[in-house]
Amino acid sequence: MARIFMNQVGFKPDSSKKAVLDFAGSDFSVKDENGKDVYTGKVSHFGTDEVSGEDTYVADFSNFKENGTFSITSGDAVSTHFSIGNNVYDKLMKDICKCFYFLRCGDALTKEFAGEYYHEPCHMGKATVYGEDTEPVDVTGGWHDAGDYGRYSTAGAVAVAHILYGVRFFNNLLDVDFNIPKVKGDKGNLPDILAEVKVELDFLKKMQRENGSVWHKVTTFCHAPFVMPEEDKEELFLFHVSSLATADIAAVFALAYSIYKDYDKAYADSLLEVSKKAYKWLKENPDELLFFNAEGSNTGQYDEAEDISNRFWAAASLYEVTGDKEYYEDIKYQKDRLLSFDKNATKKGYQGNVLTCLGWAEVAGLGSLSILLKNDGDDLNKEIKKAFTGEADRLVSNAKKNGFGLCMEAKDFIWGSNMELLKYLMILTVTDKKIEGKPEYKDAITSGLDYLLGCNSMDVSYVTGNGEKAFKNPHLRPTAVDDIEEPWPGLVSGGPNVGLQDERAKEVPAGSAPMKCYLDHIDCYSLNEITIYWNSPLVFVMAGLLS
Ligand code: G3I
Ligand code: 9MR
Ligand code: ZN
Repeated sequence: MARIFMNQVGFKPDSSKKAVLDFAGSDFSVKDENGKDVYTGKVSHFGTDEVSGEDTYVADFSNFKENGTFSITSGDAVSTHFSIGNNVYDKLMKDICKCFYFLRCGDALTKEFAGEYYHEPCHMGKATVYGEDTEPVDVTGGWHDAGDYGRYSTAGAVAVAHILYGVRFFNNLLDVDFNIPKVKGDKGNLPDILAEVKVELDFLKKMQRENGSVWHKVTTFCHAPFVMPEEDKEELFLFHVSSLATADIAAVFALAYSIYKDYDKAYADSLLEVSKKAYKWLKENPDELLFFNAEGSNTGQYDEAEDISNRFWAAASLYEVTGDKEYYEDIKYQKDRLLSFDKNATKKGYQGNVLTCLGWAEVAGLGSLSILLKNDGDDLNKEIKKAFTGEADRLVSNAKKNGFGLCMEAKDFIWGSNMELLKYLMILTVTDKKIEGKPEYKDAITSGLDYLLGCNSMDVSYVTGNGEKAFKNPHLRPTAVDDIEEPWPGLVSGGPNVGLQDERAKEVPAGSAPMKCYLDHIDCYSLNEITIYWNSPLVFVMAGLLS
């Protein structure tokens, strides 16, 4: 069947606009809601590529700037509807922010704010410190990580970081109102985004031990069956501390201080205290303390090959906030170690320039964002700018290699490939807005967002509730059992993954191109789960796009 793939949400009037055809059309029309042609053009043949496996034709209608709701036709093929206007992303932005509220742990979700997705308080019991004969600890609160009910310190810190760097770079996030319970600050209520992030910060605070170190995670011993969160009553365990978690908490709490100090001084001071206490522990414990699951436990491991990028981030974040030279020396020391670390010595490598990595494991790019914010104009600052422009140029050159204008390569289609994309869009956004603006960076961002919202050969929008053909069956426990037709809106799917690591994923036809290694099935945790840190980079990217 001839198909027209496109962003199913829409475009800002001045952005580039395209649809991608998987057949040899010649002319295309943009039709309004009454079926009237409002723009016509010729498609151009792009050819085949290894990412999509499609022989693609592109219908470019960037010159069409009218506001309204439209669809594209070519021959007998018809696209989904889409909109053009300055407010086309308002709903998406609210939905992706509100998503974190729906993932809250501890607190009940009330009908007032959660509508039909309300539920009772969950995971309220104290957690046993695994392998120790000490008192159980109250670590209630925060956000469920993903489709499972675990709460993991490094994953949480990185999700918070994407959002808070978004606030630092683009303060339009402070104006997004998404109907969550209000929280009082020094001068009135906190902006919603800060009220929501505070939920996770308050939880992460509880993950810090008396000596400053941070537990890597709190989960049941094995993943819960498919039940509502309040029905998951198994014992909770705090698994051992890691230098990874401790460094990430030192970093993100300093960042949080830099924002909350303008809204609630006493609270902000308590955040900086957590950060410095964690950093002190790191300095007193210079050897890495990595993380591996206890024998027999199968909850998320979030294992990393080294803690250097984490220590780099911690030093950079504390330097940005305090200006203290001690941290500056530490940044340079950790950077040199990081650049000389032999990534091939372990199986855990990274794609692209390590100083721009913004993931849950490689976090040096987050430290780089602090260095960019500080903007000292010194050699370090110049080196980071160069790393970002170099990476942005690499991404632009990738984007030219496929008909979708997608800045990814085949090797990026791993578990959570949509996060690989969103991290790339963060790099392009930072480079374009804060280092050197270029139309080709903007186009790569637009094409990346188009891909996420439906311009892909699966013909699916990877954000629930946004787009006519949005995915509907995330690997997400409440959705599996709540008897509600659709999941709540604003969830980002992990997306295509050539690894096909779950049983159901084996149904993907053998030899499928990377972009097609996807199924919208609830069983598919390796293709269609959701996580807080797959949503958070989209919050950053949208903030940049709307700034
Ligand atoms: O780093 C290597 C890279 O060097 C290599 O080229 C590439 C190709 O195989 O793989 C990269 O490793 C990937 C790794 O993530 C780091 O990105 C693995 O393939 C990939 O399988 C692994 O996936 C992780 C998955 O857990 C399995 O460990 C996901 O990123 C991570 O998001 C996911 O996290 C789970 C939690 O454990 C539990 N909660 C749900 C959550 C989402 O599914
Ligand atoms: O639901 C779990 C998901 O969050 C994880 O990403 C995934 C991999 O660790 O595991 C899922 O849980 C499965 C468990 O590992 C094995 N039994 C089936 C569970 C649900 O499909
Ligand atoms: Zn819970």
